[in-house]
Amino acid sequence: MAHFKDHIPSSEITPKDIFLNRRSFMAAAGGTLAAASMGLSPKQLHAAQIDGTLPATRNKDFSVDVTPTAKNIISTYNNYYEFGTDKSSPSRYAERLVTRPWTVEVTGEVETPRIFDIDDLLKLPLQERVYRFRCVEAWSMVVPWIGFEFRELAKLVNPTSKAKYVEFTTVVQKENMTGLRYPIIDWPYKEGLRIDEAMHPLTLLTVGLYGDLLPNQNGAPIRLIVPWKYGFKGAKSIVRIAFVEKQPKTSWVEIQPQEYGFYANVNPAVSHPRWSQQYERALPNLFASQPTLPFNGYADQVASLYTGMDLSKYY
Ligand SMILES: Nc1nc2c(c(=O)[nH]1)N[C@H]1C(S)=C(S)[C@@H](COP(=O)(O)O)O[C@H]1N2
Ligand SMILES: [Mo]
Repeated sequence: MAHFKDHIPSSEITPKDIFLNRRSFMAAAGGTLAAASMGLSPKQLHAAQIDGTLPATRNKDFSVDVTPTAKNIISTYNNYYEFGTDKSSPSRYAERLVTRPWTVEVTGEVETPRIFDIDDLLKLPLQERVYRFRCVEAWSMVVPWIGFEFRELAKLVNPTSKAKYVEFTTVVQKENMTGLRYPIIDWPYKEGLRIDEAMHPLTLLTVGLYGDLLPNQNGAPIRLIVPWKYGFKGAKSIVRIAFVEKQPKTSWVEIQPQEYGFYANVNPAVSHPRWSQQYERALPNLFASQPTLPFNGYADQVASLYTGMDLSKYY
């Protein structure tokens, strides 16, 4: 398999990107300033990743100016049903998830299907983005994710004109995932996006948070983040990405189509059948006192994707 250094000119990983994360920089470049002016080689970048840090600069244009939720909350209040349905189960049991070796198959309606090693994906241009995150259960957080735009990955496989949707399939590790014995979901957990949603610059394939690799319970080694949609669209621990012609079947729509739609755009005007979506509980608050915004506050960037659609029908 060809490696990313064949595709990504090292000039795209700028010294500035790396320099600002001093800890990673020192680890990777051994403290020599000369290396900074040349950018890090993929090998040096890899060295930085091994000590658990990721060299990523905050992209202010794509970040909200809000203090992120504390890391210990982001990493202990989780939904990851493969490890149990309690919010505390994923952080207790997900250390059993095996995240290396790990490959992501990118296939379907593409000219050049490929199987990527996760450590090669980590060489794509990583950035930190502080996004709002809103679960359909009406709790929310603000998370400093680290990742790369989905469209950067798409460029490497050349989707054909038949690619109308993207399907994300997540990992099944029978021996390691204690929640799989419950048939809540027809495992593996699957999600999907329309192609224009996937290619939107806000759509992030996420590999880290708070300057480190993703904790297992948050979907290591790679998960999807679509900030204007309910959290369940953010498939964790992805192993396969397929460009497809027809709208894919997705886990929550399969379980309860009356309650969870394929689009799942955050919409305070459309209630869940069992609760209102008008307010959210911004963790660690105890009360849902924060008004929920249309498209989770990203309406200016994404509302045009849905022009002419009845959003109470396509929820
Ligand atoms: N594989 C997998 N991905 C998943 C889920 C899951 O159960 N399994 N839960 C989803 C839901 S409902 C939410 S709200 C988010 C939670 O992400 P977090 O734990 O990082 O906050 O992950 C989503 N991705
Ligand atoms: Mo959720």
